[in-house]
Amino acid sequence: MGPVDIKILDSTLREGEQTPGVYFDSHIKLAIANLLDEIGIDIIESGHPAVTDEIFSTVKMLSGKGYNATIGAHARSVKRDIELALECGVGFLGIFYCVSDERLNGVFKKDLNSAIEQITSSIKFAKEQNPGLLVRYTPEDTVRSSYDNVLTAAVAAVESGADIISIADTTGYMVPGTDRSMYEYVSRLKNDFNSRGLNPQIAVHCHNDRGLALANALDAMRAGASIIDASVLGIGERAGIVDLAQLLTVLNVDYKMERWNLAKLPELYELVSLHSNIPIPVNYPIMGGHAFTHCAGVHTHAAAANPMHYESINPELYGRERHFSLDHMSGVASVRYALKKIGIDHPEKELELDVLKQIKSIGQRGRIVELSELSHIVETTKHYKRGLK
Ligand code: HCA
Ligand code: CU
Repeated sequence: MGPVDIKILDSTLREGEQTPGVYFDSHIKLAIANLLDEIGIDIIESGHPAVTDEIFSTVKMLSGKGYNATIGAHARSVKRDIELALECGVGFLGIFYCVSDERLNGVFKKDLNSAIEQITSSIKFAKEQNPGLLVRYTPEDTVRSSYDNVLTAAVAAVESGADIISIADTTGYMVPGTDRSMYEYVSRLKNDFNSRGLNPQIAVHCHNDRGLALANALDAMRAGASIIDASVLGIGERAGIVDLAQLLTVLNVDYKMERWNLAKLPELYELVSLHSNIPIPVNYPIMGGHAFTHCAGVHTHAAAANPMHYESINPELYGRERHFSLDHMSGVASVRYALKKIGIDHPEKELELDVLKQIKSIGQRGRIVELSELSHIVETTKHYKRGLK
């Protein structure tokens, strides 16, 4: 089955705040949500209102903004959490509760039936208060829990009014192409729902402990999951979850789903990076400083003729530019490209070579030559040539 109408749930403000040391002030949450809405994110999971008064009032503020995005809240399967979320006026409520025997027996001292009773009465309560509310039920650590428990709880949740069942790979355990594949899991669950005449939307929440979050999310999508969770920079518990920019890129470039505005991503990433104190690694896909920078002479030579020789994604999608790194790996093509950028269009061959020599020698000392240095290098090179030592 091919992907249908995919919705993106961004959880930077909820899962992202479960990153050690990360907290976004209310006005920063507002700025982040504004950008997420401009990008066209479908659901913004904005926090867990029961955690603090400030989170409660921020979720409430965002719910009242009139965004195109649906504002969501997270809640444990307890009445008080749900009441607080409803008071905020959210359009989406995510209720989670584990169903694994080990957790139920060891932590909650409950059996499956009483857990299901708690889950279904929470869902019914939420739906009674607001019939238009989108309700998602997530069996926490879905994929490592007994499948029978998950199915029984999820069927009961849907019969009680849940619109969405989320499959959480809470520990980043799944591996595509093995007997722990999201494709198989989603296919099986969808089949089991269908055979009962039920058809909830399936969401996936993939953690990145093995670096496979995006691959697993795409695997789930291939089997018919229609809501995918992500966060800016993939931030979240431990190694985090699916990275938003990477997910949107694959959907746009490879699945031709072009309704999201990718050009806003750099501003969003800078904002989140700044306020989470998490620097963006230079080699990070899409948003890293070097994501569109070519280095080796062979590459720059070919890329100068046609960038697609060494790029499979166009930086202009994000309002970004490609760069040619000026260092020990540079060749004449990089120098010519860079000189053109600073307005020197048809340099003499000799100048090119002299400048290249200088760039290579700086590069060998472990430093990249910035474009802003180039005109000074040109001037000093000419100066030496004229013998004006
Ligand atoms: C957690 C919960 C969760 C929940 C996802 C959801 C997870 O912090 O452990 O409610 O859909 O990864 O299972 O983020
Ligand atoms: Cu999570």
